[in-house]
This record gives sequence, structure tokens and C-alpha cells, in this order.
Amino acid sequence: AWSRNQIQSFTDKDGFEKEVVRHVETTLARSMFNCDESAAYSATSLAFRDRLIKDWNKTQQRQTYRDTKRVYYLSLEFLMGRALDNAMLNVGLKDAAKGGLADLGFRIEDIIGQEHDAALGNGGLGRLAACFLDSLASLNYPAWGYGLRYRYGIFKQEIIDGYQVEVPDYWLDFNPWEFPRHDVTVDIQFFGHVSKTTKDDGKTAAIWEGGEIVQAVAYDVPIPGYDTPTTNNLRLWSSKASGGEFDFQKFNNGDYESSVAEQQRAETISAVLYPNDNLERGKELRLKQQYFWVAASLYDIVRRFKKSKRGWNEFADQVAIQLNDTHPTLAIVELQRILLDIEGLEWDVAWDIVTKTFGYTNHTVLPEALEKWPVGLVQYLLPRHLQIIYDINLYFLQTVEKAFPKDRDMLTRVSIIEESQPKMVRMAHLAIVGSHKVNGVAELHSDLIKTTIFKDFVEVYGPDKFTNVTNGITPRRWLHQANPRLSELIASKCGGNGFLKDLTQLNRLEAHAKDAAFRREWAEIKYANKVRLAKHIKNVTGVTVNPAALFDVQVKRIHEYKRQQLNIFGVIHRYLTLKGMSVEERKKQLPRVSVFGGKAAPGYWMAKQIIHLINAVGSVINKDEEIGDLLKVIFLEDYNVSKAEMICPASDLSEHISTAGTEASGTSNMKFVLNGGLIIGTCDGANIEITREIGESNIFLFGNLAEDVEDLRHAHNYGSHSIDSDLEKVFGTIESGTFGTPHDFSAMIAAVRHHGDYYLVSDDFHSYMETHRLVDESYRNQDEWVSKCITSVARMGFFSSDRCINEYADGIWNVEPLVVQE
Ligand code: DL6
Repeated sequence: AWSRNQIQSFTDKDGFEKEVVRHVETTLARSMFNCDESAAYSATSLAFRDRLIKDWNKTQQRQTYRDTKRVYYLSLEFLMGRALDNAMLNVGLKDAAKGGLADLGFRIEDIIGQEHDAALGNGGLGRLAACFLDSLASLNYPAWGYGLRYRYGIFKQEIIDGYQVEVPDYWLDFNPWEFPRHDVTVDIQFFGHVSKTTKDDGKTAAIWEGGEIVQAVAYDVPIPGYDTPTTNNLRLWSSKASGGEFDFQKFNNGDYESSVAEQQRAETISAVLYPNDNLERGKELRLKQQYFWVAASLYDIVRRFKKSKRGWNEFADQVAIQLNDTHPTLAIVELQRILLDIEGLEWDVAWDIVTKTFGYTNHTVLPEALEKWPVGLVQYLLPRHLQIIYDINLYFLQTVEKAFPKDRDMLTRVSIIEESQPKMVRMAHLAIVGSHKVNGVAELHSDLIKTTIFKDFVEVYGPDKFTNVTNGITPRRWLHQANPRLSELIASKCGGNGFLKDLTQLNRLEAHAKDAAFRREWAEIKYANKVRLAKHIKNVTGVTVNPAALFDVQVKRIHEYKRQQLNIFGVIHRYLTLKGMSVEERKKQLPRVSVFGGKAAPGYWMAKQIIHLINAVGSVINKDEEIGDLLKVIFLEDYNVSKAEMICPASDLSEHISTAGTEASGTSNMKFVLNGGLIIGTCDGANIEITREIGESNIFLFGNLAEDVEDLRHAHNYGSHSIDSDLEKVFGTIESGTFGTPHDFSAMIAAVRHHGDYYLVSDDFHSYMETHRLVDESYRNQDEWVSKCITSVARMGFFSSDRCINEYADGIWNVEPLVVQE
């Protein structure tokens, strides 16, 4: 047990109020008489920040003093969402804040609602990194996150006339959750050339000279654990011109524009998050971002290690670095460069340290998402790194050649350099060669990488280098924070809040699934959450939806492989079926609300067409008086983390319907089930393990299996491809102009009819519609439905990110928790 009393600034409502008043009057220089919600949010956040920072200092001192192994999680994306609610819950003082704010005349929900999401990520990969930070701190692991402090996170999405419009998201006007560290800076070099020099011992060494220097400045974000004083650090780097603000010489000579040009060029590096999910676009600035961030982070990590005065042979015993996808792969090359060129180690000694230090997580098998960089670009930007990459490749290929003599094809396939026009550096190959473990993020995905994209590497290294760590989510944010009433109800049956730290305790709920009174309470909470979402829908779209209808939700990035097009085609089919019924027949039908949400990458034309079709369909159906409440179609604009916290608890059914074998894991599937919703899904990603855990009778699975996808695609292209007849009716309706100009949607239809139906929309359509029929049937029996929901929640213990982090800690990082004493 630990006590915060001695180290904290406030511990109760009165103390909290005093701190808020102090911050309003001093830090914000305002009077309590004109303290509006925005000022109350600022002061509340500052009061909690003060608390966090004391725990943060203690944690860092303890970790430094004990000098144990640390984990460094390198991720270009951290999709954190809001911090205040999370901080209040994690330090256990939300009730005190609620009471204190009420005394001051505010509702806590309104104050929480003031915060701008920290949206430094695109989707699943970035949100996973945020869940991992929460688990690392909650489990007391000595860990740091390293990322970029983008001035603009993922764009804000507006829907105008049914089309997505992107608006910049400037989120840094007031951010109480970061600490600028103007004293923690690193000079990062780009361009230049490499020369050779002979050292005193007669050996040659490489010197990287010239080019330009950009300065990295650290900004620290405290990450509080739940119910523990451990507060870890997320360090985000911001770019700045190294020579000061601007060029005085030029300024004095009247050359005003170019006097600031260098500064602006430098600041561009960390200016904006690339808005692509599962897609790489080979832009020079993106490569600059990657190197800037990994070089600053490694400098920091090495500096911290060197303070311990240990020998290099102990580096990998003290430092574990996890690469979140291939984006930080240059860290492998950078560490080798530091050890070789700066520390003067021999190649083999250095390389041994490097490979023991790194682990690589793969998040996709989609070919368009696998990173490759033109050799020429790497040469131009990072000439010394390209030499090292070539050397790494040479030594690697030599060992492959020994093991597979005369197999030239094998060498070509595994080489880090792709011999294409232009030549490319294959980042995934570099990441595999430079790491000691490679993991996928769900069982099917981890099997697929071993049998498809990384098959040859399994032959080269043997199967043990490749492993699986199925993703998880933090129950603190995704249950306790997002759905407080459900969390409380669960606690009442699970012997308290212990399940939030050991999610397997949810199994105590199972006994209550048949308890009618419990089911009633459960259903009431779901209904209240649906009422809240219905109000939001009314506010933002003007459409009235019936909270008693089945809420069917698909919220995630818009992507053809995620198949929102299948969903909207299904909605049209439902509409046509309803239209074809007599009034009497219609009366017997179950009302539905189909909710969509998600952003399309700005350059992804087809995804934008899908958004347009959803909106076009909604604007027709929602006005159709004959249909009324029986079907509504809603597109919620600007889907983000804080909206997900409202949407997940309100769903009856959510859709996870990717073409089998394409979604590496998915994590929203876990969020929806944990919040007492059922899912309709394909046998893909983590849906498969969710099914194994909760039982086949509690999930609506449909569609072709991953193992059949290749044959089906082949048949589409080389055999005959007949389109499902119901789907043809849907196409016919779109083509008749029911939803506006048919031409707008012709490419979407042609992709299925004429261009090989790569995502198997037609193949899966019938079983998708049949399964929706089963959903309706099942929903009619509310007792059974609620009982399924309770049973599913009871069996979701496996999907905590705590389990996941413990697996990384044991199987990949070899790190131990370090409890921070009071
Ligand atoms: O592992 C987190 C998340 C998975 O849940 C999703 O299934 C997967 O699509 C996503 N992958 C990416 C890949 N991006 N890149 N590179 O975002 O990762």
C-alpha cells in the first residue's frame, strides 16, 4: 500500500478547490467571477498536472537510482485522446474533482468536454501505442515512449454536402499536459557527405560531415498509471532551426523573407502528421521525420545509458527498444552508426548489441502499407546510413548464401535492397535483420506473416524469431472512463474495482447472466448510453433516431479492405426489402440505426466515394416517411478517440467485416464487446480469438476464410465472376439515380463488377445479409441478447493491454516491473 498524502498537493475536494482557485487567479491571471468553462478546464488540468508531476519525479528518480532495464517504445503515432478524465481516474480523485467543480458552479462532464483530443495518430496503430503507455505505467514497468510533437495532428473531418472536407487540427493553443524541456535538445544532421580517415591504431573510420543541422527539442508528457504512483514519460520531439530564431545578418540586410526561411524549413519537420492509415507514400519529408525522431531518441537513450558508466556489453541488458511498425527502423542503423563511428566498436560487437536491443512489431500484410525508400533518397539525405545499410545487407546475405548455397532467388527475395528501378530499401527486411524478435498482433496475422510476406525469413532464422502478441486495450479508458455506470455495475458483482487491474476477474460476471434483475440493470445502462448517443446524433446531424432501435455501428478508418462499402450496400438492400413490404409486414420489422464514422486519407479517392455514398443514402432514407424509424443511416463526422468513448458504450452491434486476412488485428472489436455489444464480423484478425474466448454462439461470423481468398481472387480474374443477385439489385438502384448522380458511384460498382472484386464484396454479400437476418432474430429475444452480452463481457479478460504488455515484457523485452514506493 502506498500513500500520496505526504507527496501530493491535494487529496480531497477542499484541497482540489483551493488549487483550482489558485490556478485561476495566479497561473491564468483571472478572477473567479469571470471563470468560464474553458478557464475551469485549464485550472483543473493544472491542478492534476501538479499532482502528476510529483509522482513523475519520484518515478524517474527511483528508476535512475535502481538503474534497472528500461523499455523504449518508438512510435510515430500516439493517439492519446483526452488526458484530464484519465488523470482524474488514474489518481483516484475524480469524485473529489466532481464535488469541487460542482461547488464552483460547474458540471464535471462539461469541463471534461472542453479538452481538445491529442490526436497524434491515424487509427489502430496509434491508439494501440496509447493503450500500451497506460498499461506500462499501470503495471509499473520502467518505460518511455518516444514520438513526434506534431503541431497538427490528424485533420478534423467536416462533411459538407455529403463529402469529406479536411480542416487542419491545431491542438496546441493551450496544452497543460506537456512540459517543454528547452534544456534537452539534440542536433540532428541531414545531407552532407562521408569521408574516410585513418585512426591512431591504423584502422579506417568514416566521418559524416557537412549538410545541415536541425535541432530537436524535447516535450515531456506525464503518463500516470492506474492506482499506482508510477508515472512514466512520453517524450515528443519538436523541430527547430539550430542557429537560433532567424538569420540576423540577412534580417539586417533587409532580406526579411529568407531570414526566417531556415527556421521555417526546420519547423516543417514536426509540423504535421501524415494522414495515411495502412498506406505509405514515400515522401522525402516523411523520411526526414523518421530520422529526426529516431536520431533524437537514440541520442537520449544512449546519453542515459552512459550516465550509468556501464560497459557497452551491458547495453542490451539495460535497454529494450520496440519498433512500432517499420517507421522507426532507421534506429537500427543509427545505433550501429553510433557504436561504430562514434564509440569506435568493432562491427560484429556493435551489431550483436544492436540486434539484442531491438524488437519489431508488424501491423499489416497489405502490400501498399509496407515501407520502401528509394536508395537515391536515402543516399542524399543520410549518406552514412546508406553505407551502413549496404554493409548490414552484405553480411546478412553472406550468411544466407552459406545456408542456401546456389539459391540466387532466395538472396534476391530476402535482400534489404530491392533490385528494382529505382532501387529501394525494404524497411521490413531491415527491421527483421536488425531485431531479435518479430511479432504480429493477432494469431491469424502472426501466422500469415510467417507464411506469406516473411516466409523466407522463417527459413533463414528458424521459426523462434517470429512470435505473436495479440493486441489488447486498456480497460481503464475503454470501460471505466467511457462507461462509468457499467463499470460500477460490474464492480458490484466482481468484488470491487480489482477487475480494472486484472481483467480476468470479469469471469465472476458469468454467473449473473441468467439473473433477470441484473440483466434489467444492464439493459438500462445500455439504453441510457443509447439515449446519450441519440442526443448527440440529433445535435450534430438534426436526425432523430429511436433509442429503442438496434444501433448497428461501424466506426474506423475508411478503407476498401475494411469494407464500409459492403455495409452500405447491405443497408441499401435492407431499405429495398422494407420498401417492398406491405404496411402490415413492415410493422413486424425491427427498427435499426446504422451508424458510420471514420476518416478517409485525403488522397484516397475511393474511400472518399464511400463516405459520399453513405451520406447520399442517409439523406434519402432518413427522409422517407414510409420507412420512418425502421431504418436510419447516420454518418458521424470527425470520428476520434473522445467520440469513440461515447459511441462504443451505445452500440448493440458493431461491424468488423474486413476481407479475411487483411485486418491484422483490429482493436475496436475488443472495445465494443467490452462495453456490452455484440459483433458481426469475418474470420479475420482478433475476431477469431474473440470468438474462441466468448464462444461461437455469442458472435455473428460470416464470409469466406483467409485460406480461400487467393483462389477466389484468381477465379475472379481468370474464370467467371457472377455477382450476387441481391447485390445486383442494389447496384441497379444506385444506377437508377435513387441516391443522386449515378456516375458518382460508378467506380465503386465497377470495382466489384469489372475489376476483379479484390475485396470479395460479392462473394460475402449473401452470407453477410443472412447473418444480419440472424442478428434481427436474436435481438427480438432481449433476455437472451442481454445474456449473450453479459457472458461475452465476462469472457473478455484476455483482451486487456495489461496481458499484452506482460507478454512483451516476458517474451521480448526481458524487463521487470519496478514499484515506486511512497
Ligand atoms: O496493431 C494495431 C493495428 C491493428 O489493430 C489493425 O488491424 C492494423 O490495421 C493496424 N495497422 C496499421 C498499419 N499501419 N502501418 N504501417 O495501422 O494496426
